[in-house]
Amino acid sequence: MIFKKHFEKRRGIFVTKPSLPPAEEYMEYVRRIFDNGILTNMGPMHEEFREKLSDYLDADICIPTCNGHMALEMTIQAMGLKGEVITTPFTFASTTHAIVRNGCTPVFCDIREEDCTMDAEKIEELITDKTVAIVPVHVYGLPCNVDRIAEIAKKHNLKVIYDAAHAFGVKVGRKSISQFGDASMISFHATKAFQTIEGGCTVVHDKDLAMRIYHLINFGIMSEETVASVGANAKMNEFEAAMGICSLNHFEEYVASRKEIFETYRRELSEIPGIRLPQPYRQDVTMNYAYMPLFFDPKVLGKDRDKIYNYLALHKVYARKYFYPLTSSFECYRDKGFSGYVPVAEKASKEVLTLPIYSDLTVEEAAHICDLIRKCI
Ligand code: T4K
Repeated sequence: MIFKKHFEKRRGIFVTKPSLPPAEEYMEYVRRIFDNGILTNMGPMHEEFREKLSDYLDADICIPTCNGHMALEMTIQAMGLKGEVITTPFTFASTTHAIVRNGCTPVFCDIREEDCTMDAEKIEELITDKTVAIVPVHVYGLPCNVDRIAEIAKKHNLKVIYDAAHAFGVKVGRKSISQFGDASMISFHATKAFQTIEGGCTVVHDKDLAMRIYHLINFGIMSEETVASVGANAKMNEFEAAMGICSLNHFEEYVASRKEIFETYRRELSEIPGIRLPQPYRQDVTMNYAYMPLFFDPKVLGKDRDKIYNYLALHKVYARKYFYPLTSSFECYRDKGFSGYVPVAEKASKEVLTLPIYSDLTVEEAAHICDLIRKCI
């Protein structure tokens, strides 16, 4: 078979499940799309979503895209970056791929054990005369040390593009996560805390950069007779934008449900010796509870993470190892000579398990998962 059957294991509790608005609410918008016959290419639904999204994210300029990955790739392309890009290997394939697909060289920086974000204190030792940018990740929606990264970027004249794929709705103090760096990419994939089926956006603060991205996501077309850049097709369609409008209407409810699940796990598991929950680097972070990462120390528990993963799967609970392996160990990057000494990230990727968390998961189901983990260890 050419294509793997992706969702064979239908029964059970999966790491996530999309938060869906009421079907009737979505159908109202779908009816409007049917009525006006515009399905894509920045139609009225796209524009309504873009405005509401910009408001919600308190974003200067927000450009919706077909997914988070293309938003990141197009943003790097629009900045015309060529050279070394300091980034983290503790992430999804997309972050590193977006750098490499733009012809840049990733230089892997280690992470902080406490929150798995890029260790800002290790950035400067990686800067060379070829360094052009930093691409940190607000992994699990936990913010990077944005102030320190801004300071380093300013000192060395580097661009900062945040992979904020997980961080929709997150705030640092009173500031929306999208306000940091030169740009931030957010994913709206079905598995995210905020979803538009597939989708994403890039948030930027500079009008010229925004225009370049806006053209790049539509083949570089400026007008009917002018194609000014080698773009791609990364537009968000009307059905996705409609889902985005509906999802925005319910996002606060979704976060409240996720918080209840998060607190259940925290109460039941975080005091167990050998189990560690990552902490945001400062107190005043508004979280979105997008993921439920826990770290299992095999030296204390006498059992490694994989034993717990397999035990849960045996009981039809499908946790995930986000993020194992590190992107720096991917087969496609073997023999490429990308550099990086990342012992903290290596340890984290061997110990992490992200447990099921989504707005429809019940507290009873989360408690059942905690029981299974306690039994296993
Ligand atoms: N940067 C970072 C740091 C990211 O994490 C991601 C994406 C990106 C960039 C790129 O953003 P996008 O281009 O995707 O917008 C999933 C997601 O596909 C991916 O978006 C996400 N990160 C990554 C962390 O997770 P997989 O390969 O684990 O997905 P999959 O298909 O195994 O789904 C996980 C579980 O979710 C399934 O076991 C069942 C459930 N599920 C999934 C889908 C698609 C559903 O219940 N319904 C669904 O429709 O990557």
